[in-house]
Amino acid sequence: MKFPWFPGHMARTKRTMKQHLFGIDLVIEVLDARIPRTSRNPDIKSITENRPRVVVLAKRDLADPNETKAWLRILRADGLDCYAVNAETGEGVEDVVAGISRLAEELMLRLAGRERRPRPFRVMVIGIPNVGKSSLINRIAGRKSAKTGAKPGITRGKQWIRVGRAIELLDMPGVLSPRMDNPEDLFKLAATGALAEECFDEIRVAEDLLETLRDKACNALTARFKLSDIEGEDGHTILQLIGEKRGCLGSGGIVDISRAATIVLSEFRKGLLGRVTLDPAVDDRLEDKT
Ligand SMILES: Nc1nc2c(ncn2[C@@H]2O[C@H](COP(=O)(O)OP(=O)(O)OP(=O)(O)O)[C@@H](O)[C@H]2O)c(=O)[nH]1
Ligand SMILES: [Mg+2]
Repeated sequence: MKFPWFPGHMARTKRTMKQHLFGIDLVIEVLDARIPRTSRNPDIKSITENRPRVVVLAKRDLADPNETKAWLRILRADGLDCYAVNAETGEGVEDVVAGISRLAEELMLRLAGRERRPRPFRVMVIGIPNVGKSSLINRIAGRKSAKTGAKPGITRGKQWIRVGRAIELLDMPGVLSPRMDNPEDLFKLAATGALAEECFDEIRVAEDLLETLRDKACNALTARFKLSDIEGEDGHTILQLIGEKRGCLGSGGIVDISRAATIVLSEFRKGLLGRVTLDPAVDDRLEDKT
C-alpha cells in the first residue's frame, strides 16, 4: 500500500534521524496527550538505538486529565521517564528541564571523572508533525528560537538550539511512521492535526469525530453548538445541524457541509469541544521488549 500523505521529506528525516544520532546523549519523544498510542513511532527503539529516552505528552490541556494520569502511569510502568506538558504556555515544562539538567550534570561528572573536556549535553527532539516539538524547545530554551505554527510541516530542516552553556537541543521535522496503515489511526492523526489537509477527507473525519464526541463529550459538544438532543444521531446529521446553527449556507440555502467540517475540526483542535483523549489508556505494554 502506498501512502500519499507520507511526503518524501519525512522518509528522508527518518534516515537523517539515525544519522544525527551520533553524539546525541538523550532523545525526547514528544507524543500527543490525546493519542499517546497512535502518535508513537513503533520503530522508536531501533531508531534511537537504546539511547536514553524521555517521553513528553504535549497538549495536555486538550486531553482528558484522568486519561493523561493513567497514560503517565502506563508509560512509567514501562520504565520511561515521562512528563505531561502544555508546550504552548509552558505548564509542566519545568519538570522536563529539571530532568534534562540532572542528566546533563551526570554527563559533566562522567567527563570530568575521565579527565575529558566538558561538552554540551545534546538532546534530539522527535515526534509526529504538529505535536508541539518546536514549542517545547522554545519553552525549554526560554525564548522563541524555533518556528512554530498550527499546521503540520512547519519545521522543514534540523536546527540546533542552545540552552545556557550546558545543553543543546536539536529540533527536527515531524515524522509519521510509514507503518501507519489502519483507518482508525489515520482518523486520529487527521482529527488531532498531524496530517496535512490535502491528505484526508475533512467531511469524513469531522463526521467520525462528531460520533466520538457524541459518546465521549456530549455536553461540551451540545453546549458549544447549542444543539438539543443528539443521542442516537449519526455524524452526518450532527454535522448538518452544526452547519445550520453556524449559518454555513451555500447556494440555494443548502448547508455547506465542507465549511461545517472545517469549523468542527478547527474548534476540536483548539479544545473548544471538550478535553478528549482518543486513545484510551489501557495497560497493555506499550514498548516492545525486544
Ligand atoms: N493547546 C496546545 N497547543 C499547543 C501545545 N503545544 C504546541 N501547541 C500548538 O500546536 C501547534 C504546533 O506546534 P509546533 O511546536 O509548531 O509543533 P511541531 O511538533 O514543531 O510541528 P512540526 O514542526 O510541523 O512538525 C502550534 O500552533 C502550537 O502553538 C500544547 O501543549 N497545547
Ligand atoms: Mg516544529
